[in-house]
Amino acid sequence: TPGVEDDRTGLGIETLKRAFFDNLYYVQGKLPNRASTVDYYMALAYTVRDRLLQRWLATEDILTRPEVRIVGYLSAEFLMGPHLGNNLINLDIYAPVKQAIEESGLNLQELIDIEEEPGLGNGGLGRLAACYLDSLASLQIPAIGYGIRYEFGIFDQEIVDGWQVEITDKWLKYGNPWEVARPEEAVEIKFGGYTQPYTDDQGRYRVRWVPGSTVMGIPYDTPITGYNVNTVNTLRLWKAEAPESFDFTAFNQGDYWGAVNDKVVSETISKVLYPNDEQIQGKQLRLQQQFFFVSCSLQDVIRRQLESGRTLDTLHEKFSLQMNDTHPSVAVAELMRLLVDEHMLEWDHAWDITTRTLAYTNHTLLPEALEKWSVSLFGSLLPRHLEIIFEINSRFLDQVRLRYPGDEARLGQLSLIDEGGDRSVRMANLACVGSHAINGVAALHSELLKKTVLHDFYELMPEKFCNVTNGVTPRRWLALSNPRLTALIDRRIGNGWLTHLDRLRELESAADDAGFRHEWRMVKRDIKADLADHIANRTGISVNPDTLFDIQVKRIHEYKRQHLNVLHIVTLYHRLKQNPNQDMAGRTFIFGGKAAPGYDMAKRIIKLITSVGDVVNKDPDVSDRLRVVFLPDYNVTFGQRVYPAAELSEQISLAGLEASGTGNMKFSMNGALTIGTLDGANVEIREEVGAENFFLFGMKTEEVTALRSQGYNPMSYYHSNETLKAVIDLIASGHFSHGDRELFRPLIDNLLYHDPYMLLADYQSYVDCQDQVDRAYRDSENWVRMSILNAARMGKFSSDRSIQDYAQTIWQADAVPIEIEA
Ligand code: DL6
Repeated sequence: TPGVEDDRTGLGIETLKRAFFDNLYYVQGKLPNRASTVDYYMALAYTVRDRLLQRWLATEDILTRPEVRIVGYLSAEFLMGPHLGNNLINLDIYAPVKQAIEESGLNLQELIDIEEEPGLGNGGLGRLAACYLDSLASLQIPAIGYGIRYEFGIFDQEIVDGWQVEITDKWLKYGNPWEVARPEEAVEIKFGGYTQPYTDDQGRYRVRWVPGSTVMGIPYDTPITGYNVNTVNTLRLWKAEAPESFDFTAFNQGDYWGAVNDKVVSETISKVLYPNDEQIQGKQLRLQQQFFFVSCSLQDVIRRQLESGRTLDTLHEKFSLQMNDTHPSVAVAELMRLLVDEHMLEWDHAWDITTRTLAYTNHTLLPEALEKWSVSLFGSLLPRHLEIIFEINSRFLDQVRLRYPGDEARLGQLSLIDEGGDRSVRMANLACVGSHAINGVAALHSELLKKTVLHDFYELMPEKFCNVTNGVTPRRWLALSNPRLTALIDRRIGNGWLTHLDRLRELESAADDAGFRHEWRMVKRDIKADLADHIANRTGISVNPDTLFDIQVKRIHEYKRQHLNVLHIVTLYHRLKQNPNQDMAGRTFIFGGKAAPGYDMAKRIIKLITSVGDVVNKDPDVSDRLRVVFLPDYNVTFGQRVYPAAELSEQISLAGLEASGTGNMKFSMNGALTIGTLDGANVEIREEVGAENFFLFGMKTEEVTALRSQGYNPMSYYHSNETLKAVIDLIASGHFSHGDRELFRPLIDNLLYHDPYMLLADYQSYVDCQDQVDRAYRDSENWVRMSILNAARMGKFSSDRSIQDYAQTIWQADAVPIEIEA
């Protein structure tokens, strides 16, 4: 009741308003007449945070109970996206807060939109970690996400003269209302130095590490609210600091720069996220980052274990630690070091605990993405860990020898050390040996892992291998980003489906209801009109919301084949130029995505898209039917705007290369149809939605392998396909580059002479399939029907299902409902 409600917890409109202005005044230090939108956003963020604190502290409290099992999700990236809107949804306070803000003369959406998103990830892997935290909390599974509090996240992308330009991301510039620093739980992290053998007081051989330098890891905690439950888990991100931020000895000797040097060097470790999603080789700072957050997190885990009254003998009973790719895999060696060197456990016992605690998820089959560290770099930074890895390897290879006597080749493949050239540590091998479970992220990917990159491990230890198909959270990707569709679904099947996404199947019958189809179409039409406005504001390009919105948003990468999409656009352009009366549905092609700053080919693909757009959009012969837009700075916020407006989702990687994909799921959930290859989770999406509601094209994985082994010759496709030749020649002629024939030569030559991702082999099948899409779109009633069925059959791809799979098969983790006093 208003009047007696607590200003920190109450949800009455008057209470919310009072709390909001109170936070503006006392926390933000502003009077309303001097406050900016950012100030209002901050005041609202604090108001919302106040309302989750009781649950957060209650959740934190139960972690100390010895019997409560905790999942630790170790990830170098968490691509969380903005918090405010998501917390309003998960706390189920969107409506009262909206009313309170509106009655205060402000606009809630404007406050939501002003939040700088924490872009602490590159793409798929980091965003998956964020979806998983949402589901863990929503399923009431006690969990902690462990990562790095990068001061600068993924760069902001601007497009200048058609090229990508990278701008430093300053997400912390106005402060971060969602995090709470916990300096009292800081830990020390050591690097370098040397090791010393010694004999302990019981006469046992021991090793001590005498480090060369130390940095502090300071935890910053962010609450992760579950949807409509009391659980509020924690994302704990570590910031690196110097142990002494000021060296008085140096200062007193007049060395003013030296006095702060340590601080600068130490803080570099958590300064910036490496902006490459697939390949980072040999960068010392990257290895420092990995070890830094892993060691911080493991020390934190051990402290919690001991504080709960347990000994380290049962660490694996209280904690399950998931390694998100190999980035945290130094955890195998660090956990061994902590147990053996610092807590004096015997090696075999420590090894048993380590392998029962850790599990490994692989996210890529690209050979260049498999992490390796040169033995010399590794040894100079982590001398004790290198020794431990050698010891693990020696014991492991002895077992391999027993199993495969005399098989030196196999031994060489399985070894944790690559002995070829500059010797290196193979992190995937370390992760496999040190884990009790190894999983891929979609059924096809998990099968390919067993057949290819991890084949020898699979033969040796098949019981460790399993699959957990990725999923995405419907709270962010439907409820928050698509409130209109959510409301329409609610009206039809009631609520409750956001936590039981299989219930969307109840929409299937609605696909045959003309009235419902009309409503569905109108919702999509409105959202497309909003996106069209946004495109016009952002790029100056006007697009027609009554054309087919054909969208490809993801990292720019040759294997994802954005340039195949461009070949199709140029094919349509060529057709229309030849025959201006060609009958076809109007299409708007929308692209978004960042290229790794050092990846020239990817940056040239962006330039190709923008250049084709410049010509096509201005050509009066075609521009009523074709538009091409590259929307800059694709990130989570942008995704929330774009998925709901999509009608066609482009998932066109070469079969066998996309581990899973998660954008494909977000699109279908929002009623887009997919044009795609049999790759990653596309395979399972097609199974769920039905082959008749999915546009399939291209070679299958086995066909790709066969073609490659028989000797792939892209030039033969060019010579035998007249249209393909005309399209490539048009690009090469300078038609899209003001006559410059050199600009796209690296791309064209690569396609004609190498084409590692086999665009030319899949070209005709893709174009034929796109023609099928065109015909299908013109039967608009049936298109809407297929759109509804796509959304209705997406239950499997809720991250709740993925987390349930992990919880049952790998973590053995249960829900622990949180009780709070009313
Ligand atoms: O598993 C999440 C996501 C997959 O859906 C993508 O298919 C895959 O490319 C992506 N991998 C990365 C690269 N990082 N590494 N290693 O983001 O993971």
